[in-house]
Amino acid sequence: MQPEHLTDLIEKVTSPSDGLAANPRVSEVVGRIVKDLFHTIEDLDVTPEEFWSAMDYLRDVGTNNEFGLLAPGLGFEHLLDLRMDEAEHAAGLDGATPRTIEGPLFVPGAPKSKGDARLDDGSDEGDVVFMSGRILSTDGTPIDGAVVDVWHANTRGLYSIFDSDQTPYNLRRKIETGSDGRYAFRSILPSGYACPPNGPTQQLLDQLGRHGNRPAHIHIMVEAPDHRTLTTQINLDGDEYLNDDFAFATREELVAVTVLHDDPADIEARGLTAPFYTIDFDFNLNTSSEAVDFDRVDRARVEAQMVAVV
Ligand code: MBD
Ligand code: FE
Repeated sequence: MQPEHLTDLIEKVTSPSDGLAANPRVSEVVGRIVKDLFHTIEDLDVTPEEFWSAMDYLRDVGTNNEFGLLAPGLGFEHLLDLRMDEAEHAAGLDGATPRTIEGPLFVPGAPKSKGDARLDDGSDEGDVVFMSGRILSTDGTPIDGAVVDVWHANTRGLYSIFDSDQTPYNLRRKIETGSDGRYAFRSILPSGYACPPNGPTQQLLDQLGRHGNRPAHIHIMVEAPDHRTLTTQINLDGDEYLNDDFAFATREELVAVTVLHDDPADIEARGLTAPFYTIDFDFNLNTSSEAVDFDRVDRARVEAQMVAVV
């Protein structure tokens, strides 16, 4: 194609009609995306059939509510993390536990308790885990009144609210720290997540020759007075997907060691009948700062009532 034809058309797409005004930011971003896609179509000789199948694909992603899954699968959510890391580093905000992606399965409004909680409703026969640690400032001071929001999958890799076989808010809790900064909970060890095998995200991953698995992980979002909110996850050591996460969320500092306790005396002391695991993990938060203009990412989140829980 003659280059002027391409440039002319790109120009027209974001030229406001007579008497109308554009949103400058939308105009700039959309103009750039359209331009890049025009060039992709031209340079790679994309056929009309390929173009329309891409449109149908996007429709399917919407219909299946998988944009929140496609975004991490294509690396966008990790890219946003890297950009926030960079902005914080440039502002001198270092020393906190690294962030990593929230993912699409957080649900606000989990039950809250002080100090410790039990996350599982007892219906899953998974290995019992006791996880505990402290919420600290970057200088090591314990944070009083930090709220730790924890959520994770069951032994089938599924999350309550999205999985109608679980009770609402199973494996989801908020735990508030006291002056010692400690949080603790009892739960079951999660299994890794896999993308729905017949969904559009996995369909594209198949075309890229990629799997859609995540290592076993536990999500954490910590909010605390005078501190920056931390959204992160811990990955369980030894998982086959530990360094092969389809969502690119593993970070070396976030790998947690699970310690097996199989001494009968320890088992009895916990009131259990089978071996259990412990995880000890502290989280450090940066103090609030005017030097960056973002904190917790503002994004649409699922409301528990919006998802049919049968
Ligand atoms: C998950 O459990 C998850 O954490 C992410 C990021 C994507 C899909 C499922
Ligand atoms: Fe997850």
